[in-house]
Amino acid sequence: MKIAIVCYPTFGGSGVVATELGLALSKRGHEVHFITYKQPVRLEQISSHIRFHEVNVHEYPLFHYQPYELALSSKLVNVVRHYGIEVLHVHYAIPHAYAGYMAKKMLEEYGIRLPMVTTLHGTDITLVGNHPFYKPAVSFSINNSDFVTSVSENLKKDTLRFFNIRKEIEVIPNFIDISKYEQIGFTDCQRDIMADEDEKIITHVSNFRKVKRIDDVIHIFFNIQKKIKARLMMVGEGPEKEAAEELVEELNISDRVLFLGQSHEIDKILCFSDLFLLPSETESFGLAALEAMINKVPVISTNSGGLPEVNIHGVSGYLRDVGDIESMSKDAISILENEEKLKLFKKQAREVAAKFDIHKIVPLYEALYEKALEKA
Ligand code: GMT
Repeated sequence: MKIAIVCYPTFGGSGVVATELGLALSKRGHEVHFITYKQPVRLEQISSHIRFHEVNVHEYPLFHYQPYELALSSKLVNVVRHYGIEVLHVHYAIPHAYAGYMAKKMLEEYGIRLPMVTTLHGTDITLVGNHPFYKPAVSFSINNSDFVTSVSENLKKDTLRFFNIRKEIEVIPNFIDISKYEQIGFTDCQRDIMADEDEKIITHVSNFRKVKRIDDVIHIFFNIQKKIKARLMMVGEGPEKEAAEELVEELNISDRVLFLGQSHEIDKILCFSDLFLLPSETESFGLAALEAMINKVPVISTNSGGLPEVNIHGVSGYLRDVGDIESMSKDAISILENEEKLKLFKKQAREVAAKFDIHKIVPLYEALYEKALEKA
């Protein structure tokens, strides 16, 4: 099939899911065209089955806001016509589903019927999409997609709760390529350059937005390091980073906390981590937790959103109510202070993550594309 994927080219979340899906589809013989404003971060492999089309927005002094949706929908029309794209898959409703719908309509003028699959990722529904500024446009574009998927049962429930949706929503969870992690020497795991042998390594990876509750990450670590010799790796960039650095100084733990910035080597960092902290206000899925678990890192998270579908309480880690720093700290310490327990949780984390193997998930998307093609 010839598939166009529209996504954000970002370091985490929906951008990573879309890119990994596209790469997997290309390995299965499909021709995949990525359409976005910058080359997606994980799109490093060169292949004759992959193309990247950059959306450029023309700057003009009249525009207070540059019309990205217009540029994206025009680009879609051009790429679809030029390359004979058969299916469009948009990741993240805003504004991709909206621009996709406009492209569909424009293409009808050329006698082309382009089926569109929309995947909802979380913040497009829970944080941004249900704001009155966007809500009518988001409902409209979901209802006018040919097929709609969500990355967790919880996100499906939220979508039906927040919007008046007439479309069936199929849950297709996020995934991980297990075979990559089984290759010998996949990561060159140099734990000794990060910490002493008797120190535990705690990690947090995110976009440092308010929803991630970065303060909670630091307070949990503060409690841990009172009992256990440990270091905290803070990976990522975002609006809350500066406040986090200040808090670390205030708590006088600067020598224990490392802010690593955005990294292309998440697996290398996770391979020497002992515990992962994700105390988010909400997560539709929590891809960062899954990436930790496949690297045998147990997860201490909240029980909000789709997290309980990924992190299993008492098996791959522990889950607590949002803001319950005390319980999360106790859980973390209980795993870290007992080598046998840590070993067991590491093993179990990997086993739980294995349920989300890409080889089980990609055929679900392929089946959906087939259905979409039949409908076209
Ligand atoms: O984590 C983020 O805030 C980024 C965001 C995104 O839209 O890229 O992530 C969302 O989509 C991911 C991929 O499906 C999910 O794993 C994240 O849980 C979800 N984030 C939230 O719901 C806050």
